[in-house]
Amino acid sequence: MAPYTLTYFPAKGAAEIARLVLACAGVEYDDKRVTGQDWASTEKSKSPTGGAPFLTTDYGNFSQSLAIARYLANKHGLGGKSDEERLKADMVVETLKLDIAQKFMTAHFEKDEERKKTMGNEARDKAETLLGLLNSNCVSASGFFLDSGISWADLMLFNIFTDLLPLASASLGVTLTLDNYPRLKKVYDNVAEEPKVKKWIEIRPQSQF
Ligand SMILES: N[C@@H](CCC(=O)N[C@@H](CS)C(=O)NCC(=O)O)C(=O)O
Repeated sequence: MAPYTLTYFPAKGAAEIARLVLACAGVEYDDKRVTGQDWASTEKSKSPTGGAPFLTTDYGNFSQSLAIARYLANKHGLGGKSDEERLKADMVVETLKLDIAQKFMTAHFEKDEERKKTMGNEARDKAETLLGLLNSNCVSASGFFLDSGISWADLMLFNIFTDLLPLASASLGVTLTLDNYPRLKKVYDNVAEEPKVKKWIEIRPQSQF
């Protein structure tokens, strides 16, 4: 039996970072994709905080996408090799996910068109500043964020620029690329060339989100 079950919708969404970690680490798991109906009738009540994704382990069910991805990364060699590397990985992940991607997603879901445009522009400006800082201050000579090599922070950069931002950017009419951030672009390309990640991108179920 696979050691983990990851329960989410038939989508990349908030679960894809955990799937990328598991793929990159070469860990078997049950990638359980449930309908909205199954979620409401049986699955939601299994999530400790009522949200998807949740991870089932021998110790029970655990929710919150970042906590799940961090746990899996630390457990399977993608969290950093020291406390300081783990701190750096968390710092980069929070910047990418909470300060950049989340702002785009909030703007993407805004109903008021005028407000949505303003929020999209603000998200882009903030993202450009933060990407500049990550590019200058946070990439190691290893070609990844950490000196020790690939970690879940690199996978988060890849996830955001492959899966999350293209969707939000299209709906907001703003473009955000890594073209002006050569060190980040190198990290992205190095992740894309990682054989196990490459394989996952080829075989993963197709979905718009
Ligand atoms: N902060 C949580 C958010 C969880 C969340 O709101 N997930 C959405 C899907 S992306 C969900 O569960 N929607 C269905 C529901 O709330 O019942 C995380 O990152 O896991």
